[in-house]
Amino acid sequence: MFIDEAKVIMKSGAGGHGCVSFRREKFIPKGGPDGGNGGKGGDIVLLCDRNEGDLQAYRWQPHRSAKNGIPGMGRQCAGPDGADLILPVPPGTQVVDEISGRLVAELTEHGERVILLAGGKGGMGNMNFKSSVNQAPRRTTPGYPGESGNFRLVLKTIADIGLVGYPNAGKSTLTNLLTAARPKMAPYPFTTLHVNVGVIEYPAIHGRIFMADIPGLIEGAHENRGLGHQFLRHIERCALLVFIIDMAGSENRKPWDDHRILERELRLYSKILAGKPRVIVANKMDLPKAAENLKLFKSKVKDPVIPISCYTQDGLEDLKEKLWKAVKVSPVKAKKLVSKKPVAKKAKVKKAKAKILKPKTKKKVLKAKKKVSKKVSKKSKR
Ligand SMILES: Nc1nc2c(ncn2[C@@H]2O[C@H](COP(=O)(O)OP(=O)(O)OP(=O)(O)O)[C@@H](O)[C@H]2O)c(=O)[nH]1
Ligand SMILES: [Mg+2]
Repeated sequence: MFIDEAKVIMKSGAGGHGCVSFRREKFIPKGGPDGGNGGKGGDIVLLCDRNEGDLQAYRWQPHRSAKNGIPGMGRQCAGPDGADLILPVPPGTQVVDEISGRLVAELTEHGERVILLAGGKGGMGNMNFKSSVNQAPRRTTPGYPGESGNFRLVLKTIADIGLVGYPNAGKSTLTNLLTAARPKMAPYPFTTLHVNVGVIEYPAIHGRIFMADIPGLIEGAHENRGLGHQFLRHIERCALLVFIIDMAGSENRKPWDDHRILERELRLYSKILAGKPRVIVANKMDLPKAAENLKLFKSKVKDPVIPISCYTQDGLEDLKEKLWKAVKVSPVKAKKLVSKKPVAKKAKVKKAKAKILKPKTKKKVLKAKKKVSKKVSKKSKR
């Protein structure tokens, strides 16, 4: 089972207490204080590890705590520090505080380490408090308690390309053909139940692109129909979305309706996804109605379309090249959600100002003229 969300309760180690001890040795009377310091508590450390696939380990074992520091000892011996607890998480893991909902940490690169909860400091032994006026102190300080917290670990897969499409559109078939990943493919909807990330290799140019295959989307996914929106978070970080459309309409749906509904579902999920650059891939071009539908589709949808057939493997090389270009060479521009022209605004304001000013100034001039004519007429009467 693929688990991309887990609640965890974590606690770092407490510091060891300081020790009260006096040196007792033959022929050394009044040896003085020699109580050592307590050791530091262990930290809770998150380590980003690309060998981790999901967060399953945390679902089954949500309580994690680091070791406490050992108290100080006599003969000026400090207690050993508690061991840190190092927790490996897959790249793309976010840590959210359960209570405040704040994003606490995000691990994206292999080897990245984050100290989530720091261990408590160790206390001081009585050897630290000796002075000329207090040569036999019994004073120590206790170790500091460790930190604790309830967190939610959320995995958002990191890939360059995210495949979006209706169930049975051929997303997993394409992933199987282009990458070494082997997601299950079958002629029934919702074959894929979790995210599969594959790598498209470009040996000639020593390049690679990560592609994420997610479960199919259907109309009403925002109302939790089908597998809902829950897997869309895995393509939130992708540089490019690839819409796989069944151009043959083999399930008695129209390809342009599929496209419209997919766009709508992405819009309803988030603005980030709605604005992401995208490429449309017309699949199943080997089937009879596909060519006819493609013509109609192109007349209805303005975005560029790449026709392929996973069955005959036609167009796959072309698609691979175009994906490389779109992701690495000249990234496709993000969609504009709001098309407002700021220049037009300025012009409007100027016009409006002019409208307001003109009648006022005209009126003023007319009033002034009237006053002058009245004065002149009064003088002439006198
Ligand atoms: N004729 C034809 N069939 C195809 C083509 N591509 C995929 N299929 C078939 O379509 C069916 C569904 O393919 P999948 O790859 O499982 O579809 P999916 O989009 O991953 O589906 P979900 O995982 O359910 O979302 C399989 O039986 C494939 O053999 C194609 O180009 N031509
Ligand atoms: Mg699939």
